[in-house]
Amino acid sequence: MKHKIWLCALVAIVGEIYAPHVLAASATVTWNANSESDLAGYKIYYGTSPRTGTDPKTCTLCGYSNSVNAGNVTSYNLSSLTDGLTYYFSVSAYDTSGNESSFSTEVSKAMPLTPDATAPTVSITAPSGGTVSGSVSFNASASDPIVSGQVNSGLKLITLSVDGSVFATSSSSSISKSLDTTTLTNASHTLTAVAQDNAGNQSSTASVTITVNNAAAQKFPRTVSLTGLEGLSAIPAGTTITATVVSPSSGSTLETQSNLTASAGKYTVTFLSTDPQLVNIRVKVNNYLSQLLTGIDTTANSAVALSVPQLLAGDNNNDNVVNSLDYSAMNSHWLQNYAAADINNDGLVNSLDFAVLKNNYNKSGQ
Ligand SMILES: [Ca+2]
Ligand SMILES: [Ca+2]
Ligand SMILES: [Ca+2]
Repeated sequence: MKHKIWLCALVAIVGEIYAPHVLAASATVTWNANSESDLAGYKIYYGTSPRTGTDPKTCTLCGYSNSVNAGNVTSYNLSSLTDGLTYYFSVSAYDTSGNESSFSTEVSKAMPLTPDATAPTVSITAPSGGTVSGSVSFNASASDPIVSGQVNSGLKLITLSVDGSVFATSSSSSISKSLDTTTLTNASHTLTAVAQDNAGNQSSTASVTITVNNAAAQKFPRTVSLTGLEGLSAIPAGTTITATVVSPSSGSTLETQSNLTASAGKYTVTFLSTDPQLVNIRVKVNNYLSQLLTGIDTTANSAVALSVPQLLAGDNNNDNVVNSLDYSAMNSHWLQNYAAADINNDGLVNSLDFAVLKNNYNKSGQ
């Protein structure tokens, strides 16, 4: 039984193999050479479970999943191994007659995991789109999938956006926020959700389009009350006031109302259904600098009058600034009965009027 003796000797020689050098999903197995004269080569057996026997002649793969004929070498690289799994390796020798030894000792090595390169999954669970009004729930959920061979960095953040602007964030796997659609215009708006994992991978949902259709809030007229007109002891009956309703965000004029019905210096301003909730109102009287009332709530049903501070005199040409042009108008009618320059309304343009103009020189209306 010559071959049987040879094989027994071989076990001792091949009995030490070195730990594999791991290169990502490959491993190089190195072993001690056999010195038998009729040595022909080596076989490597490997798999992700430890072997269940000691002699491939009796148990073939012996619990391994693969074997490879390495030829007559003492080092061999195995590729196509799976990241993150632990592999077990044994080596056998065979001679020129095809006789195979039993296994060397077994070694094992864990293949490292690759970094998390997989973006989280994210979806908007509500609303589903379509026409909405009032408050709606804006919900999304996300998860960072576990991918074989990759580190799972985990979910970091869900970000909800409305028309591209961040609406809410959460570090949980789900988020539910109430969206007040009355803060949006009656138009189409885009909802998106973005999920980011701890490795920096991120993904976005397909956007959800909602069409906001809220009934316009009811508008209520407001009374503005003039405190006084500079230089006059009382506001003359029939004084014309011009109220200009202005958008606070754009500064554009929304409407202008003149000759408002006066009642002892009180005037009623009305609003359009299309006006925003908050507006500014510019109050102007001929020959006086204007005053601006800001942040007026057009939906407030209030009996409280909006008080307008005393309007400053001297703007004789009504360009809303007191300067040399106003003085020229005064000077050309000096000691005459000229209403536009007769600030104190005593029937004569004189030094009393000039004193007021001088005091307001270079002032502007709001
Ligand atoms: Ca990930
Ligand atoms: Ca002027
Ligand atoms: Ca006067």
